[in-house]
Amino acid sequence: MSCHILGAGAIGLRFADKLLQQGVDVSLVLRDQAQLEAYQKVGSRIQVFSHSGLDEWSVPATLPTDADPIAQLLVTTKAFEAEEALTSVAHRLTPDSEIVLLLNGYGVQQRIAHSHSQLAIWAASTTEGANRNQSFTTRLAGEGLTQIGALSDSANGYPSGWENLNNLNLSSSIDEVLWRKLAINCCINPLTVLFDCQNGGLVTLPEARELLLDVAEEIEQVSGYLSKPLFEQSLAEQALYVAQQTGTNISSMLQDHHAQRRTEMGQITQAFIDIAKSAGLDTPVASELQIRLNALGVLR
Ligand code: KPL
Repeated sequence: MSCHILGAGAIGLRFADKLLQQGVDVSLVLRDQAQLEAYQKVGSRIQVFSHSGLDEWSVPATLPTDADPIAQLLVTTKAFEAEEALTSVAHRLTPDSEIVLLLNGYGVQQRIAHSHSQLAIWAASTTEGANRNQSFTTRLAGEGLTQIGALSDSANGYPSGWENLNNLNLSSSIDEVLWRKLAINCCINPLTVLFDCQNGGLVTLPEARELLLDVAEEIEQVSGYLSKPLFEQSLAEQALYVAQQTGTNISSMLQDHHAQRRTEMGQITQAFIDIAKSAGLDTPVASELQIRLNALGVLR
């Protein structure tokens, strides 16, 4: 089996490593000529550091404009780049191509599944922690669990070659998994930007913790109305637990904001607000949060 990976960030490289360990032929699809040249400069190899040492692999790379067909595509771009990235390789997909979307946020996955309904499409959500310290190098922050599930009728079981991946579970309700992840990200990511703190700051800073509780309560209410199940304990408890467990992490949104990059605000908080709105529900807490982040110049 061969897998092309679109999105050579920390998680993309982490999954390249996992797939290579299972004997899958992995190729990167790099954004443009400049990124390809940067990759060639580091010897066309990826490095993954973990507690058990360094995995180093020579991995071929192509550009989206190349012609060779793609049997399996793993998309690990930022959520707001995914649709365009997929379009850029559309001419390389065949009716048998498999697509795995490992993206943050909620809504993009379903839109892609809708517009490519003839293909086998899966969505995945992971709690793996990985940080990119240089291009094409990633450092594992912790082992996590990945859940994967079908988004289209022709996606049966696992994608080819994924059956034996470590810490991977097949979910029969991936939509619920994605919604739960959205709920957690809505409670944590924008608040870390607002208070400019590590995830753990949301547990220890009284003002941040109070806002987290308000956001969580609003999401609980909307989820209840939409009949979208959350967790056994309250969302506030679960979000505080995740913030504590990942206490020294800088959330992905805060990393993007610090680097003055576009953030996933639109696919996280705005996605939540839009879904609630389309059901006729107001979201005063999330909307106010959005206004405060806009005022800070957070890009989305
Ligand atoms: O998913 C995350 C992110 O940073 O995007 C959390 C759960 C907040 C961990 O940092």
